Amino acid sequence: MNKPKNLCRVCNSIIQNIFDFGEMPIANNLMLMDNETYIKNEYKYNMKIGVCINCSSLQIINVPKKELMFNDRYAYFASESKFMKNHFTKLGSKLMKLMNKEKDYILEIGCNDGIFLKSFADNNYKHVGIDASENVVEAAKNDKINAICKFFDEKTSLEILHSYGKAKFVVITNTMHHIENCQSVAKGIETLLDEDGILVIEDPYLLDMYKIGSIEQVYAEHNFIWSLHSYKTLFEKYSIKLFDVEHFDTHGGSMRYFFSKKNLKETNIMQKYINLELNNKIFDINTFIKFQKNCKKICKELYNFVVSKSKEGKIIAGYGATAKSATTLNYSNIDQNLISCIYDSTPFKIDKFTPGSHIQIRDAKLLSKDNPDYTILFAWNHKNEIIEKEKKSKTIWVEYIPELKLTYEN
Ligand code: DWN
Ligand code: ZN
Repeated sequence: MNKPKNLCRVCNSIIQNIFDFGEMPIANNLMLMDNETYIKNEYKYNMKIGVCINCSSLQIINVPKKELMFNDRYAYFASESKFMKNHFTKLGSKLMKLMNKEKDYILEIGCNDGIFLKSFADNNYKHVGIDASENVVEAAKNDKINAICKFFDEKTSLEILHSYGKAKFVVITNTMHHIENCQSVAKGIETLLDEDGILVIEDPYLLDMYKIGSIEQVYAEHNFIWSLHSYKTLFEKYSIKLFDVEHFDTHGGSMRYFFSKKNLKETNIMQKYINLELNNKIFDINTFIKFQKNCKKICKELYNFVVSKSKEGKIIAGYGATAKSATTLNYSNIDQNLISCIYDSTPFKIDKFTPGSHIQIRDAKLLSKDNPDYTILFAWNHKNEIIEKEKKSKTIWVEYIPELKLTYEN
């Protein structure tokens, strides 16, 4: 029998060069240790990733069922970072200026706890937020945001169209890469986006991930890492055209994409990034292979550091029980035997245990009391905010992306 080929979910070409991570848990599936059966039956899947050299998208081959990742126990509350709150409030201010308060409304797909829509609610702009995780939707509703709990797809788009009409703006930040059926979402946006409307997407950028070796950007729920070329391939099928981009350092390097149904002139900055992608050979399989080798080196370096310090009897903790770190910890076999705990400020995460590696999460307030010898900055993308907040701590910070580095600032 012929082995079925792995086909790209964007352009249907064959996915190349599979990188097999072995059995992995769901990155945000935090554990309660008092429930032994739950731990024993912890859900694992075989995480394999590959790249499509036709459209350049990097993707997980077999994605776990979406209900296992997005549900009433979703652990990530985006508003936990003041910096990110500010980042999205700035985007909101720009878009509000372009809206007619009487007529227009904005739709956000993946609104989480309302981090972006909050300013629209506060200023009485018409808005709708949709998110598949009940607990974060509850948090958004408590903040007076008009949020609904559903997966967004072609079918939901018709329901929204029926209730609200066409949207002036559709915004999707740090969510599009969560969605396995990207075709259904693109079709839904085609249905809902006004002829004069703008689609704004923002998520971690492929070139940055290649550059810094942040393999951690891939896990179940980040099942795609997008680029200008792969987004163009997807949305052009639905007559939605990319015309501008904006690059940010957030989350290790993110791209904000602007699309329209109109034939708007492509900006110079968009041309610059199109060329940058070509010059950095995103369609060359060797780029992916080089990245793969670099990631293995980063994981090995971190593992060796943790093992050697642990043999010296040092206390090693982590900071930021991030979804990302689930990939590094599980792939590198770093678990509760090597890491004492991970500090985090998210109330939902405190006292739970990390997936697969079963490391206890402790209230971030305790770091400056505990003062572990070393603290690995798993939330490396929030470095400035965290180091500033934790100035009192005597710990030695450990960074591992793009390479192992100790920070003796405290
Ligand atoms: O797309 C996604 C991104 C945006 O966020 C999701 N799939 C899930 C999530 O990924 P992550 O968990 O890797 O994201 P962060 O933003 O790197 O997580 C930071 C963690 O650190 C949070 O648990 C909150 C915590 N934190 C803290 O304890 N003190 C963060 C800050 C800024 C702090 O000061
Ligand atoms: Zn493809």
